Amino acid sequence: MRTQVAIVGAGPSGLLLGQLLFKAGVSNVIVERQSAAHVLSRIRAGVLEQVAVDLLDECGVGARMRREGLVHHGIELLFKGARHRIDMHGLTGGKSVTVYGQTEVTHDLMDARQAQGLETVYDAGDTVTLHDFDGTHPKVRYVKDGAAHEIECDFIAGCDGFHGVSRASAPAHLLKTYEKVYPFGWLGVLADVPPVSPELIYANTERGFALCSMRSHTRSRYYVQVPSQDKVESWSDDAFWNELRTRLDPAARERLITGPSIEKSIAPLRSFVAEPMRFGRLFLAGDAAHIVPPTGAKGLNLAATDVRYLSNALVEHYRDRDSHGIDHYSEVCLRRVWKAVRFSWWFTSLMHKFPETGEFGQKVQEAELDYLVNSRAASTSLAENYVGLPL
Ligand code: RFL
Ligand code: PHB
Repeated sequence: MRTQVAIVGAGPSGLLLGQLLFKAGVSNVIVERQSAAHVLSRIRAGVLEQVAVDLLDECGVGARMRREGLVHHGIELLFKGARHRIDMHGLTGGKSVTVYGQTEVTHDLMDARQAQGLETVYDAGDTVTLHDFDGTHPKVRYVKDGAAHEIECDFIAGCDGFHGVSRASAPAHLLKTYEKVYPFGWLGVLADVPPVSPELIYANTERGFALCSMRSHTRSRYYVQVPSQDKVESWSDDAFWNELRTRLDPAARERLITGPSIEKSIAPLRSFVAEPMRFGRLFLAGDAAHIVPPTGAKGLNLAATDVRYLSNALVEHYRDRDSHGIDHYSEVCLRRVWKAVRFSWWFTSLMHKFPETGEFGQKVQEAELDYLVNSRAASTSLAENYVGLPL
């Protein structure tokens, strides 16, 4: 098989890239380890920045998001038992975020890809290998149903997430990684109950962080900080709801409606960056190149902006025979990536309980939060990072 761009991974990065390239007339094939149903079963991000919303519109898959997505103009910070609203819209000159689940984004992109008859190879398992990307004729090989296949291409896009094969295929001596692992994770529950509040609540409490989010007016997504060693099996639904309740303010506690979980999982928290993001004709995009803790809701949005830069670069290459975008892809992405890494690390540090810092750490966090909600300058800094820095 021959294509212009072989894409490894059918998560949001790979699917979005495939769609943008297709719109620009650049042929592409996606190879995915899992089944489509498995990809859709992963409950992840919920908050889209305006750049991600615009990208989905631009590639013609924004209709359902426009209908069903919830536009949010603010978030609430809860500390010392009281909630304080950050008016993101007012502080950023009219910007907002859209609450629309990653599962729905993926669904819309998969539907569009299928309707357009574009090739996606699912269920390739761990057989995918990358070859010759240091030259001009890269190849992606995989085994499906016992038969070996090869895709000849001009470029490979590594969109295969943190545990994928693409970053692992980069020459070790050219790759530098930066990592911070946090000593806790997020236990998340999805349930068909109305959200406790119309906007997201980020809570700093003496028992640890909590987040009240949602997917719709009838479906909620809640998280509580748990130690890294905790196992999801040891958390019953009742135990989860009780823990969440203790981390809310009295009014929210009163309003909280609980119900059976549809999904329950623990996500570890990590900051990670791989540099560079290009090795010859292999590009890394999204979680394959970087991970941020979910506190700032930046992971999916960073994936979307990498893909924006990458599709522009590839289209310039084919249309204008201009390699500027390709040559500067890594540098341009990493500038934005490190700002999101910085913001997500800061917001994580401010909102979570760090066992080693004790009561002193808690007091310092509360003082910073007090400053943050009462200083227009500090609130504006939070708001402009949360809605997303300009491209
Ligand atoms: P993905 O989604 O991991 O997709 C990669 C795909 O590649 C496949 N793959 C392979 N395919 C072929 N061969 C191989 N060897 C392969 N190895 C892997 C995988 O099966 C998969 O289908 O990466 P991508 O596309 O870069 O997308 C990144 C986002 O998924 C991620 O950044 C976000 O989910 C992070 N995130 C959030 N981001 C936000 O912007 N806003 C949020 O509100 C938000 N909340 C979250 C989050 C992540 C979370 N978890 C579980 C880590 C909340 C949570 C709890
Ligand atoms: C979510 O709804 O899953 C979500 C929202 C905001 C975050 C992280 C996750 O910061």
